[in-house]
Amino acid sequence: MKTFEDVKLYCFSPGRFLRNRDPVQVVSAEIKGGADVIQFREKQMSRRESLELGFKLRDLTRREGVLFIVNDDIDLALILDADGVHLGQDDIPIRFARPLLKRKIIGISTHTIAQVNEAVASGADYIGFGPVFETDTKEDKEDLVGLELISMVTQICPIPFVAIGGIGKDNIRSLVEAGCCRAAIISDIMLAPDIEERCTILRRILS
Ligand code: TZP
Ligand code: MG
Repeated sequence: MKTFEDVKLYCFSPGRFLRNRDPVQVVSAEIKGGADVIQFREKQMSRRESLELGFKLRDLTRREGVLFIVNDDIDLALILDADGVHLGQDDIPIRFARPLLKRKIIGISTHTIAQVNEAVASGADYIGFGPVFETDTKEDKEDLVGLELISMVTQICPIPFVAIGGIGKDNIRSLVEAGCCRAAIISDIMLAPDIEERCTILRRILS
């Protein structure tokens, strides 16, 4: 099993990008292409539906030695025995989540340097930082952080950080040039004609 230090390519369950595909097949293609993490992010599903798919993806990721992180939902992360949870700025604060999650991974989304510092101080295991580029994937929009702030976080952040937002094959090199070799990517992968091939391309650039 990987630790978060090993992570380069951070992928997601398909969510609203599923179309007529099998979500297990989609995630399997991401893993074949080199995904280091799968985040379970199914905002449109009931919790009952989430349980059913979540168990399947937990089994798959465990077999393949890929980290499995649940978005937002601490209960679901515990029930599925996920490797961790990913929290937003409006979710349960880490000081309340930590006693429940114990040694599991806790990641948190951040959008400013102040939030990065606060996340580190509160004991996050990793942070997401973004949105780096324009994206239509996220419903509640934050200001773009841009590549200069990415470079700054590279300098100041003592825990792993994953860049997120609008990253894809046409701009991922600029992220690496800014000093960041960890990327969380949804639409560029989900909309690619061949998910495995796209992940392979992205993963190679991050390595
Ligand atoms: N948080 C900040 S931007 C974003 C999230 C979940 C969406 C990332 O999706 P995409 O399609 O890779 O821009
Ligand atoms: Mg969230």
